[in-house]
Amino acid sequence: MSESTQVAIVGAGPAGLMLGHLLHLRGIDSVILENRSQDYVIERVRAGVLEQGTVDLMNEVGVGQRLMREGMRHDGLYFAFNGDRHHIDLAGLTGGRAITVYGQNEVVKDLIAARVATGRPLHFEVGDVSVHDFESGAPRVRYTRDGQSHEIVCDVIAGCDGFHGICRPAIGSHLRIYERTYPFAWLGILASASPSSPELVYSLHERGFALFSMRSPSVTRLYLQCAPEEDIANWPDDRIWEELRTRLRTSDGWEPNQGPITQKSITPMRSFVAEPMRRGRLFLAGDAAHIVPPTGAKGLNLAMADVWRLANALVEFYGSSRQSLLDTYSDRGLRRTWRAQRFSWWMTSMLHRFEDESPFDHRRQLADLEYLVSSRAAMTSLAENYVGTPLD
Ligand code: RFL
Ligand code: PHB
Repeated sequence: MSESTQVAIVGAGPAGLMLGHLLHLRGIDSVILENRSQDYVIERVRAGVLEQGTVDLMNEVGVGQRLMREGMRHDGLYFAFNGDRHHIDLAGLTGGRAITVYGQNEVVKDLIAARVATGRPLHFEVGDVSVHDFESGAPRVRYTRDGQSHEIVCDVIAGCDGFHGICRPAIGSHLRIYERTYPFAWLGILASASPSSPELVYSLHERGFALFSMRSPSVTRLYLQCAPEEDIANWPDDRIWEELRTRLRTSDGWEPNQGPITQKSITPMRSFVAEPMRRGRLFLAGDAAHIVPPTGAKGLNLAMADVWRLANALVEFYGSSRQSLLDTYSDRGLRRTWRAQRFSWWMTSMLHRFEDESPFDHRRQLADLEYLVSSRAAMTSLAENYVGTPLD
Protein backbone atom coordinates (compact mmCIF):
# COMPACT_ATOMS: atom_id res chain seq x y z
CA MET A 1 0.00 0.00 0.00
CA SER A 2 1.26 3.44 -0.81
CA GLU A 3 0.65 6.51 1.34
CA SER A 4 2.12 9.98 1.49
CA THR A 5 2.99 12.49 4.18
CA GLN A 6 5.26 15.49 4.63
CA VAL A 7 7.60 14.07 7.30
CA ALA A 8 8.08 10.34 7.99
CA ILE A 9 9.32 9.87 11.55
CA VAL A 10 11.06 6.60 12.43
CA GLY A 11 10.87 5.87 16.19
CA ALA A 12 8.34 6.79 18.89
CA GLY A 13 10.74 7.58 21.70
CA PRO A 14 10.84 11.07 23.20
CA ALA A 15 12.50 12.50 20.05
CA GLY A 16 10.06 11.11 17.48
CA LEU A 17 6.96 11.86 19.55
CA MET A 18 7.99 15.42 20.39
CA LEU A 19 8.90 16.09 16.74
CA GLY A 20 5.49 14.82 15.62
CA HIS A 21 3.80 17.11 18.13
CA LEU A 22 5.84 20.21 17.23
CA LEU A 23 5.05 19.64 13.53
CA HIS A 24 1.36 19.09 14.25
CA LEU A 25 1.18 22.44 16.06
CA ARG A 26 2.51 24.12 12.92
CA GLY A 27 0.14 22.24 10.62
CA ILE A 28 2.79 19.91 9.19
CA ASP A 29 1.70 16.33 8.54
CA SER A 30 3.71 13.33 9.73
CA VAL A 31 3.53 9.57 10.17
CA ILE A 32 5.33 8.02 13.17
CA LEU A 33 6.54 4.41 12.88
CA GLU A 34 7.62 2.39 15.94
CA ASN A 35 8.74 -1.22 15.89
CA ARG A 36 7.92 -1.96 19.55
CA SER A 37 4.52 -2.18 21.23
CA GLN A 38 2.91 0.79 22.96
CA ASP A 39 3.19 -0.96 26.36
CA TYR A 40 6.88 -1.65 25.85
CA VAL A 41 7.62 1.97 24.91
CA ILE A 42 5.66 3.29 27.89
CA GLU A 43 7.16 0.89 30.42
CA ARG A 44 10.83 1.22 29.41
CA VAL A 45 12.58 2.67 32.49
CA ARG A 46 15.26 5.17 31.51
CA ALA A 47 15.92 8.85 32.14
CA GLY A 48 14.64 10.85 35.05
CA VAL A 49 16.19 14.30 34.97
CA LEU A 50 14.66 16.99 32.75
CA GLU A 51 16.56 20.21 32.13
CA GLN A 52 14.80 23.53 32.49
CA GLY A 53 14.68 23.87 28.67
CA THR A 54 12.93 20.48 28.31
CA VAL A 55 10.38 21.39 30.99
CA ASP A 56 9.73 24.76 29.30
CA LEU A 57 9.29 23.02 25.93
CA MET A 58 6.80 20.50 27.36
CA ASN A 59 4.79 23.42 28.78
CA GLU A 60 4.97 25.54 25.63
CA VAL A 61 3.58 22.73 23.48
CA GLY A 62 0.74 22.01 25.89
CA VAL A 63 1.87 18.65 27.31
CA GLY A 64 3.17 19.88 30.65
CA GLN A 65 0.09 19.64 32.90
CA ARG A 66 0.98 16.32 34.58
CA LEU A 67 4.67 17.23 34.61
CA MET A 68 3.80 20.38 36.57
CA ARG A 69 1.61 18.38 38.96
CA GLU A 70 3.72 15.27 39.49
CA GLY A 71 7.26 16.26 38.45
CA MET A 72 9.64 17.02 41.31
CA ARG A 73 11.47 20.30 40.87
CA HIS A 74 14.96 20.18 42.40
CA ASP A 75 16.82 23.42 43.04
CA GLY A 76 20.02 21.63 44.04
CA LEU A 77 21.90 18.34 44.31
CA TYR A 78 24.59 16.68 46.42
CA PHE A 79 28.04 15.27 45.76
CA ALA A 80 29.32 12.74 48.33
CA PHE A 81 32.92 11.61 48.80
CA ASN A 82 35.21 10.82 51.73
CA GLY A 83 32.10 10.21 53.83
CA ASP A 84 30.62 13.72 53.50
CA ARG A 85 27.75 15.15 51.46
CA HIS A 86 28.16 18.58 49.85
CA HIS A 87 25.26 20.60 48.52
CA ILE A 88 25.26 22.54 45.24
CA ASP A 89 22.59 25.22 44.87
CA LEU A 90 21.76 24.85 41.17
CA ALA A 91 19.03 27.51 41.11
CA GLY A 92 20.99 30.01 43.20
CA LEU A 93 23.98 29.72 40.87
CA THR A 94 22.03 29.95 37.59
CA GLY A 95 19.54 32.74 38.22
CA GLY A 96 16.71 30.38 39.13
CA ARG A 97 17.09 27.55 36.62
CA ALA A 98 16.49 24.06 38.01
CA ILE A 99 15.96 20.43 37.02
CA THR A 100 12.75 18.42 37.30
CA VAL A 101 12.68 14.73 38.12
CA TYR A 102 9.98 13.07 35.98
CA GLY A 103 10.40 9.63 34.44
CA GLN A 104 11.06 9.38 30.70
CA ASN A 105 8.22 6.85 30.50
CA GLU A 106 5.87 9.53 31.87
CA VAL A 107 7.12 11.98 29.19
CA VAL A 108 6.45 9.32 26.55
CA LYS A 109 3.00 8.59 27.99
CA ASP A 110 2.05 12.30 27.84
CA LEU A 111 3.34 12.67 24.27
CA ILE A 112 1.51 9.52 23.07
CA ALA A 113 -1.74 10.86 24.58
CA ALA A 114 -1.19 14.18 22.78
CA ARG A 115 -0.51 12.39 19.48
CA VAL A 116 -3.54 10.17 19.76
CA ALA A 117 -5.68 13.27 20.46
CA THR A 118 -4.55 14.81 17.16
CA GLY A 119 -5.74 11.79 15.19
CA ARG A 120 -2.50 11.79 13.18
CA PRO A 121 -0.91 8.38 12.46
CA LEU A 122 1.27 6.67 15.07
CA HIS A 123 1.84 3.01 14.24
CA PHE A 124 3.28 0.63 16.82
CA GLU A 125 4.65 -2.87 16.15
CA VAL A 126 5.61 -2.20 12.54
CA GLY A 127 8.30 -4.43 10.98
CA ASP A 128 11.10 -4.27 8.41
CA VAL A 129 11.38 -0.49 8.39
CA SER A 130 13.79 0.73 5.69
CA VAL A 131 14.61 4.18 4.27
CA HIS A 132 15.21 4.90 0.56
CA ASP A 133 16.04 7.67 -1.93
CA PHE A 134 16.83 10.25 0.75
CA GLU A 135 19.43 11.79 -1.53
CA SER A 136 16.59 12.70 -3.90
CA GLY A 137 13.72 15.16 -3.38
CA ALA A 138 11.24 12.32 -2.81
CA PRO A 139 12.46 9.93 -0.12
CA ARG A 140 10.48 6.80 0.78
CA VAL A 141 10.07 4.63 3.85
CA ARG A 142 8.97 1.01 3.59
CA TYR A 143 7.58 -1.09 6.42
CA THR A 144 5.22 -3.94 7.16
CA ARG A 145 2.17 -3.84 9.39
CA ASP A 146 -0.19 -6.74 10.13
CA GLY A 147 1.58 -8.73 7.44
CA GLN A 148 1.04 -6.06 4.75
CA SER A 149 3.80 -4.12 2.97
CA HIS A 150 3.53 -0.33 3.02
CA GLU A 151 5.43 2.51 1.41
CA ILE A 152 5.36 6.15 2.50
CA VAL A 153 6.39 8.82 0.01
CA CYS A 154 7.47 11.95 1.87
CA ASP A 155 9.53 15.15 1.69
CA VAL A 156 11.79 14.44 4.65
CA ILE A 157 12.67 11.46 6.88
CA ALA A 158 13.44 12.03 10.56
CA GLY A 159 15.63 9.27 12.00
CA CYS A 160 14.53 9.25 15.66
CA ASP A 161 15.06 5.51 16.07
CA GLY A 162 17.64 5.48 18.84
CA PHE A 163 21.12 4.01 18.99
CA HIS A 164 20.11 0.58 17.60
CA GLY A 165 17.88 1.92 14.82
CA ILE A 166 18.18 1.59 11.04
CA CYS A 167 18.49 5.25 9.94
CA ARG A 168 22.10 5.92 10.97
CA PRO A 169 23.39 2.66 9.38
CA ALA A 170 21.52 3.61 6.16
CA ILE A 171 23.86 6.63 5.83
CA GLY A 172 26.80 4.28 6.34
CA SER A 173 30.24 5.40 5.31
CA HIS A 174 29.19 9.03 4.79
CA LEU A 175 29.33 9.44 8.57
CA ARG A 176 32.35 10.03 10.72
CA ILE A 177 32.05 8.25 14.05
CA TYR A 178 33.64 9.33 17.34
CA GLU A 179 33.32 6.80 20.13
CA ARG A 180 34.50 5.91 23.62
CA THR A 181 33.36 2.97 25.71
CA TYR A 182 33.91 2.92 29.47
CA PRO A 183 35.22 -0.09 31.42
CA PHE A 184 32.12 -0.23 33.63
CA ALA A 185 28.29 -0.27 33.52
CA TRP A 186 25.45 0.91 35.79
CA LEU A 187 23.20 -1.46 37.65
CA GLY A 188 19.96 0.48 38.17
CA ILE A 189 16.98 -0.34 40.40
CA LEU A 190 13.56 1.05 41.20
CA ALA A 191 12.46 0.45 44.80
CA SER A 192 9.18 1.04 46.62
CA ALA A 193 10.74 3.24 49.27
CA SER A 194 10.26 6.92 50.04
CA PRO A 195 13.29 8.99 48.99
CA SER A 196 15.40 9.73 52.07
CA SER A 197 16.83 12.91 50.51
CA PRO A 198 14.79 15.54 48.67
CA GLU A 199 17.59 15.91 46.08
CA LEU A 200 19.92 13.63 44.06
CA VAL A 201 23.19 12.37 45.55
CA TYR A 202 26.13 11.53 43.24
CA SER A 203 28.73 9.55 45.21
CA LEU A 204 32.31 8.47 44.61
CA HIS A 205 33.26 5.73 47.09
CA GLU A 206 36.31 3.47 47.41
CA ARG A 207 34.12 0.68 45.98
CA GLY A 208 32.92 2.75 43.04
CA PHE A 209 30.21 5.17 41.91
CA ALA A 210 26.65 5.23 43.27
CA LEU A 211 23.71 7.54 42.55
CA PHE A 212 20.61 8.23 44.58
CA SER A 213 17.59 9.50 42.62
CA MET A 214 13.83 9.09 42.74
CA ARG A 215 10.65 8.92 40.69
CA SER A 216 7.92 9.95 43.17
CA PRO A 217 7.37 10.48 46.92
CA SER A 218 7.16 6.68 47.26
CA VAL A 219 9.69 5.44 44.67
CA THR A 220 13.48 5.63 44.94
CA ARG A 221 15.75 5.15 41.88
CA LEU A 222 19.32 4.02 42.57
CA TYR A 223 22.34 3.12 40.48
CA LEU A 224 25.74 1.59 41.20
CA GLN A 225 28.85 1.12 39.10
CA CYS A 226 29.47 -2.53 38.17
CA ALA A 227 31.60 -4.52 35.71
CA PRO A 228 30.60 -4.02 32.04
CA GLU A 229 29.72 -7.70 31.46
CA GLU A 230 28.10 -8.14 34.85
CA ASP A 231 25.33 -10.76 35.00
CA ILE A 232 22.30 -9.41 36.86
CA ALA A 233 21.84 -12.92 38.30
CA ASN A 234 24.94 -12.25 40.44
CA TRP A 235 23.07 -9.43 42.17
CA PRO A 236 20.39 -10.71 44.52
CA ASP A 237 18.48 -7.91 46.25
CA ASP A 238 20.43 -8.19 49.53
CA ARG A 239 23.73 -7.72 47.75
CA ILE A 240 22.43 -4.66 45.88
CA TRP A 241 21.23 -3.00 49.10
CA GLU A 242 24.42 -3.76 50.98
CA GLU A 243 26.50 -2.26 48.19
CA LEU A 244 24.25 0.79 47.80
CA ARG A 245 24.25 1.49 51.54
CA THR A 246 28.02 1.10 51.73
CA ARG A 247 28.64 3.45 48.82
CA LEU A 248 26.04 6.08 49.68
CA ARG A 249 26.04 6.24 53.51
CA THR A 250 27.58 9.48 54.81
CA SER A 251 29.05 10.32 58.22
CA ASP A 252 25.94 12.31 59.23
CA GLY A 253 24.06 8.98 59.19
CA TRP A 254 22.25 9.58 55.87
CA GLU A 255 21.54 6.54 53.68
CA PRO A 256 18.80 5.51 51.25
CA ASN A 257 15.58 4.01 52.58
CA GLN A 258 15.17 0.38 51.67
CA GLY A 259 12.06 -1.25 50.14
CA PRO A 260 11.02 -3.97 47.70
CA ILE A 261 12.94 -3.79 44.40
CA THR A 262 10.44 -3.62 41.52
CA GLN A 263 12.82 -3.38 38.55
CA LYS A 264 16.53 -3.93 37.91
CA SER A 265 18.71 -3.66 34.83
CA ILE A 266 22.28 -3.10 33.65
CA THR A 267 23.23 -0.25 31.29
CA PRO A 268 26.55 -0.07 29.42
CA MET A 269 28.32 3.30 29.32
CA ARG A 270 29.28 4.89 26.04
CA SER A 271 30.08 8.24 24.43
CA PHE A 272 29.24 8.31 20.72
CA VAL A 273 28.84 10.99 18.03
CA ALA A 274 27.98 10.54 14.34
CA GLU A 275 28.81 13.49 12.10
CA PRO A 276 27.05 15.05 10.28
CA MET A 277 23.49 14.58 11.55
CA ARG A 278 22.09 14.68 8.02
CA ARG A 279 22.36 13.05 4.61
CA GLY A 280 20.20 14.63 1.91
CA ARG A 281 16.60 14.53 3.15
CA LEU A 282 17.35 12.17 6.07
CA PHE A 283 17.92 13.93 9.41
CA LEU A 284 19.13 12.11 12.54
CA ALA A 285 17.94 13.25 15.98
CA GLY A 286 18.48 12.06 19.56
CA ASP A 287 20.17 8.77 20.40
CA ALA A 288 20.23 7.85 16.69
CA ALA A 289 22.94 10.49 16.29
CA HIS A 290 24.69 10.57 19.66
CA ILE A 291 24.97 8.77 23.00
CA VAL A 292 26.25 10.21 26.26
CA PRO A 293 26.99 8.25 29.42
CA PRO A 294 24.05 8.85 31.81
CA THR A 295 26.19 10.51 34.52
CA GLY A 296 25.43 14.00 33.17
CA ALA A 297 21.68 13.25 32.65
CA LYS A 298 21.83 14.75 29.15
CA GLY A 299 20.60 12.14 26.62
CA LEU A 300 16.87 12.81 26.66
CA ASN A 301 17.46 16.55 26.91
CA LEU A 302 19.75 16.53 23.87
CA ALA A 303 17.12 14.56 21.96
CA MET A 304 14.53 17.23 22.78
CA ALA A 305 16.88 20.03 21.69
CA ASP A 306 17.50 18.23 18.37
CA VAL A 307 13.84 17.90 17.46
CA TRP A 308 13.04 21.46 18.54
CA ARG A 309 15.74 22.64 16.10
CA LEU A 310 14.58 20.26 13.37
CA ALA A 311 10.93 21.33 13.75
CA ASN A 312 11.90 25.01 13.44
CA ALA A 313 13.89 24.22 10.32
CA LEU A 314 10.96 22.34 8.79
CA VAL A 315 8.58 25.19 9.60
CA GLU A 316 10.90 27.51 7.66
CA PHE A 317 11.16 24.96 4.82
CA TYR A 318 7.39 24.60 4.42
CA GLY A 319 6.62 28.25 5.13
CA SER A 320 9.09 29.88 2.74
CA SER A 321 10.75 27.07 0.76
CA ARG A 322 14.05 28.21 2.28
CA GLN A 323 16.45 25.58 3.55
CA SER A 324 18.85 27.72 5.57
CA LEU A 325 17.84 26.24 8.94
CA LEU A 326 17.86 22.71 7.54
CA ASP A 327 21.34 23.40 6.18
CA THR A 328 22.66 24.47 9.59
CA TYR A 329 20.71 21.83 11.58
CA SER A 330 23.68 19.50 11.91
CA ASP A 331 26.38 22.07 12.73
CA ARG A 332 24.25 23.74 15.39
CA GLY A 333 23.30 20.35 16.84
CA LEU A 334 26.87 19.15 16.95
CA ARG A 335 27.93 22.22 18.94
CA ARG A 336 25.38 21.38 21.61
CA THR A 337 26.21 17.68 21.39
CA TRP A 338 29.91 18.20 21.99
CA ARG A 339 29.17 20.50 24.91
CA ALA A 340 27.09 17.71 26.45
CA GLN A 341 29.74 15.12 25.54
CA ARG A 342 32.43 17.07 27.36
CA PHE A 343 30.28 17.53 30.46
CA SER A 344 29.12 13.90 30.56
CA TRP A 345 32.66 12.59 30.05
CA TRP A 346 33.95 14.88 32.83
CA MET A 347 31.23 13.84 35.32
CA THR A 348 31.82 10.18 34.43
CA SER A 349 35.61 10.43 34.77
CA MET A 350 35.41 12.27 38.08
CA LEU A 351 32.91 9.92 39.73
CA HIS A 352 33.91 6.35 38.76
CA ARG A 353 36.74 4.02 39.80
CA PHE A 354 38.77 2.88 36.78
CA GLU A 355 40.42 -0.57 36.78
CA ASP A 356 43.71 0.78 35.49
CA GLU A 357 43.80 3.93 37.62
CA SER A 358 46.92 4.72 39.65
CA PRO A 359 46.85 6.03 43.24
CA PHE A 360 47.72 9.41 41.67
CA ASP A 361 44.63 9.25 39.44
CA HIS A 362 42.37 8.56 42.40
CA ARG A 363 43.80 11.39 44.52
CA ARG A 364 43.40 13.72 41.55
CA GLN A 365 39.72 12.68 41.25
CA LEU A 366 39.19 13.53 44.91
CA ALA A 367 40.98 16.86 44.40
CA ASP A 368 38.61 17.55 41.49
CA LEU A 369 35.62 16.92 43.76
CA GLU A 370 37.16 18.98 46.61
CA TYR A 371 37.59 21.89 44.21
CA LEU A 372 34.09 21.46 42.79
CA VAL A 373 32.38 21.77 46.19
CA SER A 374 34.56 24.56 47.53
CA SER A 375 34.84 27.00 44.62
CA ARG A 376 31.87 29.12 43.60
CA ALA A 377 33.30 29.32 40.07
CA ALA A 378 33.52 25.52 39.80
CA MET A 379 30.02 25.04 41.26
CA THR A 380 28.63 27.62 38.82
CA SER A 381 30.20 25.79 35.88
CA LEU A 382 28.68 22.50 37.05
CA ALA A 383 25.30 24.14 37.67
CA GLU A 384 25.06 25.88 34.29
CA ASN A 385 25.84 22.63 32.47
CA TYR A 386 23.64 20.44 34.67
CA VAL A 387 20.48 22.56 34.39
CA GLY A 388 21.25 22.95 30.68
CA THR A 389 21.72 25.91 28.40
CA PRO A 390 18.64 27.40 26.68
CA LEU A 391 17.57 25.61 23.48
CA ASP A 392 19.64 26.86 20.54
P1 RFL B 1 14.91 6.21 22.15
O1 RFL B 1 14.25 6.54 23.45
O2 RFL B 1 15.84 5.07 22.12
O3 RFL B 1 13.73 5.97 21.10
C1 RFL B 1 13.96 5.42 19.83
C2 RFL B 1 12.72 4.66 19.43
O4 RFL B 1 12.90 4.11 18.12
C3 RFL B 1 12.42 2.78 18.12
N1 RFL B 1 13.07 2.05 17.03
C4 RFL B 1 12.48 1.82 15.84
N2 RFL B 1 11.29 2.16 15.37
C5 RFL B 1 10.97 1.76 14.11
N3 RFL B 1 11.83 1.06 13.33
C6 RFL B 1 13.05 0.70 13.77
N4 RFL B 1 13.88 -0.01 12.99
C7 RFL B 1 13.43 1.09 15.07
N5 RFL B 1 14.54 0.91 15.82
C8 RFL B 1 14.31 1.50 17.00
C9 RFL B 1 12.75 2.27 19.51
O5 RFL B 1 11.97 1.15 19.88
C10 RFL B 1 12.44 3.50 20.36
O6 RFL B 1 11.11 3.52 20.79
O7 RFL B 1 15.66 7.47 21.53
P2 RFL B 1 15.36 9.05 21.62
O8 RFL B 1 13.91 9.32 21.32
O9 RFL B 1 16.43 9.71 20.86
O10 RFL B 1 15.51 9.41 23.18
C11 RFL B 1 16.77 9.34 23.81
C12 RFL B 1 16.62 8.92 25.29
O11 RFL B 1 15.84 7.74 25.35
C13 RFL B 1 17.98 8.69 25.99
O12 RFL B 1 18.92 9.63 25.54
C14 RFL B 1 17.87 8.79 27.52
O13 RFL B 1 17.10 7.73 28.04
C15 RFL B 1 19.25 8.80 28.16
N6 RFL B 1 19.19 8.85 29.64
C16 RFL B 1 19.02 10.03 30.31
N7 RFL B 1 18.82 11.18 29.63
C17 RFL B 1 18.56 12.34 30.29
O14 RFL B 1 18.41 13.38 29.64
N8 RFL B 1 18.45 12.40 31.66
C18 RFL B 1 18.63 11.28 32.42
O15 RFL B 1 18.47 11.35 33.65
C19 RFL B 1 18.95 10.05 31.76
N9 RFL B 1 19.14 8.91 32.46
C20 RFL B 1 19.33 7.66 30.39
C21 RFL B 1 19.31 7.73 31.81
C22 RFL B 1 19.47 6.41 29.77
C23 RFL B 1 19.59 5.27 30.53
N10 RFL B 1 19.67 4.04 29.84
C24 RFL B 1 18.86 2.91 30.17
C25 RFL B 1 20.34 3.99 28.58
C26 RFL B 1 19.45 6.59 32.58
C27 RFL B 1 19.63 5.36 31.95
C28 RFL B 1 19.82 4.15 32.82
C1 PHB C 1 17.62 8.96 37.04
O1 PHB C 1 16.90 9.46 37.92
O2 PHB C 1 17.28 7.96 36.40
C2 PHB C 1 18.93 9.59 36.75
C3 PHB C 1 19.34 10.70 37.46
C4 PHB C 1 20.58 11.28 37.19
C5 PHB C 1 21.40 10.74 36.21
C6 PHB C 1 20.99 9.62 35.50
C7 PHB C 1 19.75 9.04 35.77
O3 PHB C 1 22.61 11.29 35.98
